[in-house]
Amino acid sequence: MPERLLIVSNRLPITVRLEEGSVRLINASGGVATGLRGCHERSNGAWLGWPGDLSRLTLPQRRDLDRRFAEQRIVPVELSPGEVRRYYEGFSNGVLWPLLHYLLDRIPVGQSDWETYQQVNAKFADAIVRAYEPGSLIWIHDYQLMLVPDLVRRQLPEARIGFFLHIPFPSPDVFRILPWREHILRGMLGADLIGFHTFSYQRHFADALLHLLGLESSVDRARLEGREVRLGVFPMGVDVESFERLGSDPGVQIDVEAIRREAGDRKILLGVDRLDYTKGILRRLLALERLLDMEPSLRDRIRFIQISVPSRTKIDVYQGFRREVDENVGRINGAYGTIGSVPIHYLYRSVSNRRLVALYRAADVMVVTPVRDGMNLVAKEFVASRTDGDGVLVLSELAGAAAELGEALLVNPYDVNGMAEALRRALTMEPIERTTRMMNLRGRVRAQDIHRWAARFLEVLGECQPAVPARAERPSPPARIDDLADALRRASRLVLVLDYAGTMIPTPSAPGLLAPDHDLLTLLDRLAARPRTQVHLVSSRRFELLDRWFDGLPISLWAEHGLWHRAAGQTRWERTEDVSTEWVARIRPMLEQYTRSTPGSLIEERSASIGWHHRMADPEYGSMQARDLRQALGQALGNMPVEILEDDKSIELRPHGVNRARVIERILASTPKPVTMAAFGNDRTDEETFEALPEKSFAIHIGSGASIAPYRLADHLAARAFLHALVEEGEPA
Ligand code: GDG
Repeated sequence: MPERLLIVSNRLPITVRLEEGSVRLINASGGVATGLRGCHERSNGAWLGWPGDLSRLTLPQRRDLDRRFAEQRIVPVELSPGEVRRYYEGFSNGVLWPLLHYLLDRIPVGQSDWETYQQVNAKFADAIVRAYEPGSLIWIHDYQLMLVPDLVRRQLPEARIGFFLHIPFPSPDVFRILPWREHILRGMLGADLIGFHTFSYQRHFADALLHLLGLESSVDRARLEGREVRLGVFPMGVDVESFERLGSDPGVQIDVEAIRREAGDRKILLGVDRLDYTKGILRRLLALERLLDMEPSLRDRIRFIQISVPSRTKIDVYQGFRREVDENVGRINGAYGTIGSVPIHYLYRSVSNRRLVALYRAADVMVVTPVRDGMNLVAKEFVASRTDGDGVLVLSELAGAAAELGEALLVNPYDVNGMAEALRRALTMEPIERTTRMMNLRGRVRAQDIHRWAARFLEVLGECQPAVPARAERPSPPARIDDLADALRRASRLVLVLDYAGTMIPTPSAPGLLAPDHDLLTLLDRLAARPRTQVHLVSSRRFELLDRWFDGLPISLWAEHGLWHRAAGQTRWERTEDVSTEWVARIRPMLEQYTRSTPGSLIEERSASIGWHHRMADPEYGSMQARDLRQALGQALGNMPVEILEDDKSIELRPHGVNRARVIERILASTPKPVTMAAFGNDRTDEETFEALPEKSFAIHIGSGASIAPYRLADHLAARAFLHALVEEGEPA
């Protein structure tokens, strides 16, 4: 157990009650609260979350409450009624909840409480930062707080942060519908460890990173900004011991018998859910109706007990759903009830833990049929309670629990007939089959209990390296950049070698895109006008393009990695090398074939080289095709004088003899000594430049990623700001 654990969840694990004028703290009984309470008590940390509405407390009551919070190391994050309405009911439960459960038509049209969601997430992040001490582990929970990991990371770069998502992460085709999808993904990526209930959610998340952020990840980790983010599967369990204890409790047993007696010789089917449209209650009722319809012999032979716990009652969609369920219960009971009994016993309220376990024990068939569910703990609690080894579990294959509980009768919750059939099968299953299935289920549920779940997550989080980007991949500290600026200012003759795409402008999404903006043109013009300064712009692009873009600027241009050169003040381009290009015609058909079969890819042809780009293709398919093409090219080129340059979005073929080292040689050959060179670049071809620089030069890498350059700036904006300062501050006195 770590020294200090900060647990962060939307709701605190307690409810504040006012009883006869005094304040009481009541422990919440939900799975997460139970699972983490032990960790909280053992660690010397804090639990941060929303305490509910405290506005009715008097000042003395409030003081009393604060004292108890402090005793229990609870940090309340208070929310105004407006914040609760917009952040919790509006965005979290109105938008994210249905979206992540694939229920898009439940998302209200035209409503967005995104702003408040951001604000409240920032409020939580600030509370965490205040409670943090070096070495604390931070564990943030669930969809209400998806932005918090990144918001904390910005303030505490070295903190170890875990995030666990309790609900499904959908396929990226669904997740992409969210207008703020990138923000949410980046928010989660602030964590060092992101946990999911199942492998399928983890894979969907990794796919979303690739398709929506262009970020590649291996099975269980992603890298960004020089930091590693681990992804992991941690199927949550239940507090097996306490369910087993209650299951065998003689007092509970008396309740079980009473429930059975009440039902007479009818078989008992049971459903226990929050009244939520994801839980599949409606189709479950229809399946029961279908069963009664197709099996008249079962009428008045079965009792279906449905406990529906009131939930999110202020949200319109939930109110409408409640009415729909009520109507269906009424209709089915009206059609199949008798004077003495109705098939559905419907309770719209919660029951005590003891009563819940008594129901689990009394049931012949437990019916858990959500249309989507992150895990579903009810299914596991039912199994944990059945120390008698009996009872049948009918479980939706769309609940996360189905990935572990294969011995249940798995059903498709959208297939009403199929469910009716499964119910019939469950009701008539031979005892030997029932107990065999239950024995296996119990083995699994006991092996993965809630305490193991929490311990395992914290163990992996504890193993994560503190999230500091590798020193080499962080921008150089300001003092070092100041020294660089000083050195350049003092140079008696300064040669600036500037790469274009990715260094002076953002990396473009397609070749040929991103012409220089006004700011860049002005900057280059002013740099060129600086005394004893030469400016060389080097690019992989065609010279015609550079000629058009930089027409009239007194800077020296190098196109196609230096194959073409236009000296400063000249209009004529000259070819610097005599290279063969006959191989291009042989290779072109192969590239054309890959372009046809890879939508979004394209060929960029230059005077003596040719490239294939897949930045705009489907990222997975594009990379796969690129791997194939790379192999095919290797074979086709044999020992032709051609070099293959590859980055994650393109393959470029360049004739031998053309490279950026030659550009440096040529500049040096034509420049009087002494000279100070400073080269700025962001990708692999710029490393050629850096390697060729003479002694006492300066190499500056732009962005993250590996480089031999001793200086680093964060991005093209930082590079421009540095150069702007160079012209503005002139030379030292
Ligand atoms: C989310 C995810 C994921 C219900 N009625 C009563 C009662 N309960 C308790 C159950 C169980 C809990 O509430 C419900 O847990 P679920 O897992 O079924 O569902 P969600 O509330 O939607 O939880 C879910 C979970 O987070 C954990 O990660 O499994 O997929 O949606 O513990 O026992 N408890 C009592 N009386 C009731 O009437 N005492």
